[in-house]
Amino acid sequence: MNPDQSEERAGRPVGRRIFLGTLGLGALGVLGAPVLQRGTEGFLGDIAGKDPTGLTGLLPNGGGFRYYSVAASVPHPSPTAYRLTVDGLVDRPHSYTLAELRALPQTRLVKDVQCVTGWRVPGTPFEGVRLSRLLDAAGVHPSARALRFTCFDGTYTESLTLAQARRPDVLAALRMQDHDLGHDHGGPVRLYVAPMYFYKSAKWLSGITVTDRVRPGYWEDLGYDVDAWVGRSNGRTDAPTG
Ligand SMILES: Nc1nc2c(c(=O)[nH]1)N[C@H]1C(S)=C(S)[C@@H](COP(=O)(O)O)O[C@H]1N2
Ligand SMILES: [Mo]
Repeated sequence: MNPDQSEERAGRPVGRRIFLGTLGLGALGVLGAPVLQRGTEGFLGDIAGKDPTGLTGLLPNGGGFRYYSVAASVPHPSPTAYRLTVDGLVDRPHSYTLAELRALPQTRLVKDVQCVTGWRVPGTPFEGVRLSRLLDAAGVHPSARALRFTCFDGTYTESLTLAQARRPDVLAALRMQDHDLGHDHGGPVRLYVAPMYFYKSAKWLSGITVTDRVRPGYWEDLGYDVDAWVGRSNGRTDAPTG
């Protein structure tokens, strides 16, 4: 489906939730809620144009990235409190601490990032643990076909088939641009699916559940393609990310 169409179709019901979440309304401070809805939409209309998957503007030091969150507020777990749980159709479910994830072999990839709304950031290093390693450690059952990803923002979800998740360019990323992932970019751990549109790369990753079928994620329920290959989905023709 053409993403513009799906966004228009989805725009009204989800709009306010998205805007409230993504705009970092703390920054706008004084606006009251009723005013906020109109004021925010006008503001977004001006600066963001057709960028309804999230919201807003360039991050101050984002180097071309835009900040997205569909949740109104996102917790800041301490480095010791953070957990990434792998469960579902596996022999050995496990909740990883950040220290455990850091102790595993890390893979560094440098590819372009492409958002389905059009913006692209060239040559961005991501580093972390291959998902295939976490799956092997968990012992995936023969009946398994897919993964469902959940996030500690409490709202966002994503999915991959098992075959996609086992690709060497799919990571549980701990670092981006050679720094530990900051909160804005989904730290301490986000999914990084290099060959797909950036909506697949769920931020604030907290759960990986192995399932018997693909269950579409947050944006996919609103019309985005589940198989989100850059340049071969969502009615777009972007060059591959590398
Ligand atoms: N948890 C969560 N992950 C998310 C999103 C979101 O709203 N919430 N937005 C997605 C989209 S559409 C994009 S383009 C990227 C944006 O990542 P960034 O905020 O680091 O630029 O995050 C993806 N992952
Ligand atoms: Mo996006």
